[in-house]
Amino acid sequence: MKRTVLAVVTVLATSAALIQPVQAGGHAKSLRSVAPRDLRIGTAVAGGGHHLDQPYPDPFTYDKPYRRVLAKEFNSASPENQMKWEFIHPERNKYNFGPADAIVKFARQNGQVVRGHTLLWHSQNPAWLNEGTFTKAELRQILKSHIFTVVGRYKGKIQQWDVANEIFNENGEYRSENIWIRELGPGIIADAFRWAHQADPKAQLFLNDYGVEWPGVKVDAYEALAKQLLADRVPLHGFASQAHLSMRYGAPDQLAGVLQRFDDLGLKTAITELDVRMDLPEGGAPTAEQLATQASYYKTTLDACLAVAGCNSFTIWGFTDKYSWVPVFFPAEGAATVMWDDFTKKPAYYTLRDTLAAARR
Ligand code: 9MR
Repeated sequence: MKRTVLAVVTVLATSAALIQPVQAGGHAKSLRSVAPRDLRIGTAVAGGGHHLDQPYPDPFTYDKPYRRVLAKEFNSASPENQMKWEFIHPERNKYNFGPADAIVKFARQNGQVVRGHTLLWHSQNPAWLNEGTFTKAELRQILKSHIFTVVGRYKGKIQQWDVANEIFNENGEYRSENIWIRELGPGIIADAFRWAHQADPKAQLFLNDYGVEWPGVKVDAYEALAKQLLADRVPLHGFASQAHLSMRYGAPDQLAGVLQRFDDLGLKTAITELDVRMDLPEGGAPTAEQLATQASYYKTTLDACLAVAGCNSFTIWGFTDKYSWVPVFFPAEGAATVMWDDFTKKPAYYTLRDTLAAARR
């Protein structure tokens, strides 16, 4: 990534660092404040999904310390669940915009862009859609109308949309669970991008998936699809790696190469859902060594983005363990985010901040 040299800022930042202790609470430097200017630093905004089964109220709307950290540290926000079909379109003729509106408003008030998530996915679709009986023409119209309604509502307020999410399985085949692709064929993907582009011509439109952090058939499938869409002049603008990492599987040391393949096609790239889970020792507290390894995975992922010219967005999937999806889905694992439950920072946080600051100079 081409980084501007800002000598004056660097001098000021350095002298400020000398007079401020690193853990100076409200005065400590934030991730967003030290990051290169052409790179957005984002987080998922907790609410909906697994949170609905937890013994706490909606994190985003109720937790004030959470909101303070969210505003301070990040300049990009991704609704974790609040723009997904089952949440925003719970009945065929009813939309539920309130929670998403609140996030978009908060983001604007705090100088943050928003990543819209998501429009065409196999998961978290409402029962009326999954269980309904529709002709192909009706189904196509349902998707088109949803995209025009949701993307249109936030026109001009969304930096990037995850238009198609997790469309390939581990063998690089279209997922049979995806209602749209199964019923309407893969051509519906191009339609979804075209409709989203018509509804908001300035939004950057992305393919987004996990399991694409290393080269392999899944990445090959995305590369082939991206080439085809571009050849067909479909408004595809980016490819994103979610980067849900586990310390069981090693650091993503080939990620820069993967992102570069899409950069070479003229696409933007992004990291959209980074977290690094680990097996928790008995008692639940990670060891210092585990935390150091976790920090190194976070850094490797950030370094990959920094190494690729068009990687313009780096998002972690929540910033506090308090609200992480990980222990709910992987009972033996956890501690996957960069802050503890009380928002104190782990080594991974400081590693990200140091790496961002070094890249800005
Ligand atoms: O973090 C989300 C969690 O609250 C939901 O319960 C879960 C349901 O599938 O989805 C989680 O977010 C997923 C994201 O939307 C797409 N990539 C994988 C994420 C983690 O499962």
